[in-house]
Amino acid sequence: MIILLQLPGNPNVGKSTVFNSLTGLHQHTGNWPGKTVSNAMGITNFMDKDFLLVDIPGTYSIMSNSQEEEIARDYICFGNPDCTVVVVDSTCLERNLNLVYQILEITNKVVVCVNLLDEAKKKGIEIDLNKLSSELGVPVVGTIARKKKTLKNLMQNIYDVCSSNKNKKYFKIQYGDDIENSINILEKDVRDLLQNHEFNNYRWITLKLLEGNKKIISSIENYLDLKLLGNETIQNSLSKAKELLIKNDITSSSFKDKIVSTIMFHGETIALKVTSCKRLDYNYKNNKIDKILTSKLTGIPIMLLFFAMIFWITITGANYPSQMLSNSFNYIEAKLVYLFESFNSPNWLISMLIYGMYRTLGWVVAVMLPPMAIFFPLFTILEDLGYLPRIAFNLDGFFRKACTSGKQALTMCMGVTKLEFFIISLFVLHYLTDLPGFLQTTNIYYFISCKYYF
Ligand SMILES: Nc1nc2c(ncn2[C@@H]2O[C@H](COP(=O)(O)OP(=O)(O)OP(=O)(O)O)[C@@H](O)[C@H]2O)c(=O)[nH]1
Ligand SMILES: [Mg+2]
Repeated sequence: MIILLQLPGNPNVGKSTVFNSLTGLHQHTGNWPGKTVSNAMGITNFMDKDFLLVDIPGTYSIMSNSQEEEIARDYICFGNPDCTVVVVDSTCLERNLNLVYQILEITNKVVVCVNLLDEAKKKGIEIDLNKLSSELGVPVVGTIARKKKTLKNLMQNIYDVCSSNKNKKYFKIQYGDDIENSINILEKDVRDLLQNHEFNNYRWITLKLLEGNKKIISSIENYLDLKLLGNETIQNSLSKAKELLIKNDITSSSFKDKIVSTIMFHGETIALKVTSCKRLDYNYKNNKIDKILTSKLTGIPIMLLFFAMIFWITITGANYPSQMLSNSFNYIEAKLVYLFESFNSPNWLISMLIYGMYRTLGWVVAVMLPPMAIFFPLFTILEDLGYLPRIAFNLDGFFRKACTSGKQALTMCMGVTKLEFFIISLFVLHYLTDLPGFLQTTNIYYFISCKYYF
């Protein structure tokens, strides 16, 4: 039987790297958030058992309303895995614990994977993993996902959690008397409704009912095949519980705020307890560089300078290899024409195969390959330096005005090379239309290759 594992976590914490290291697959990884956009699946084997891993898009919370987070949320809440492996970034544990707590409230089969331990070490951050494990009540494993051998211990802990038959209690965060009293009113009826149901986390459903988020309630109803709002007993106790909340000055929006702030407070407290920072000078230096790269005064000019440099190197640097490739293709073309003529091939065949297909292919490769081969490695260097998220931050304000987010800037940067290709295409097409009739077939091939490229 195959064991189902999920890999949720904040964006850019190394989920796909863990996934790739374990499955041997090649999910897209990179040093900026939001790369994984759909669930990817892969199989790994450990101690003669097969594990099906699901790499989930990064999400900061499962309480928010954005569409991509809703998809991740539904998978985390209702994917019904044998174990949920929450990947967290050891360099900012406090922020990551927010999601860990939200997941611990839903499921009790959890392993926390504290990744990027090498980065934490560089920054002088030390995490007491045993202490964190006893605070959270679930196994906590430190990893460096790029080094496969560090994942063995992770797999061992996952194996143990999956093999255990113990019915562990769900993690309970205390939200204060005002909220807990309302939970008590509703919880009993939800528990009765869930009797004999496979999903037995009634406290979590009670919280979601009190929160009143219609989308999540309808997801619960659909995925768990339950009738919540249509159930009279639940409706009655829900009204009573809400009345009590209002008596305590808690509206539906302040209810969610209280839940979120309590979880964040827990995260902060535990992170402080288990983390120690030895190199304050590292963070000081880092913060200083960060300030220069992201401040209003210097951030944008530095970014423009970087872009200008990259595009200048790409465009001027590409000319030489382009010319060389073009000469080689021309040379081979002449030889091919000679070969075809020596076989007495008809003119239409030579036009179609050599002046049409071959020449187009040669142009596309000679024009496109060199800029790509220069641009992408340069972009990767910026990515590895961690500059891309700063670009996204700098441009977020502008992109928000166009109803999108700063992260879009990164895909747009890549699009610039496509724009360059489009402009070159226009020149090539303009030149081709001046050619005699039978050579116009080249246009068609060119159009087709452009279409595939875009
Ligand atoms: N130094 C170091 N880098 C790591 C480690 N794990 C992952 N990375 C790098 O961190 C970056 C992000 O990794 P991903 O696996 O793409 O992160 P993700 O969580 O899948 O990101 P999203 O899909 O955007 O949510 C990549 O550049 C990885 O090479 C690690 O343990 N140490
Ligand atoms: Mg990913």
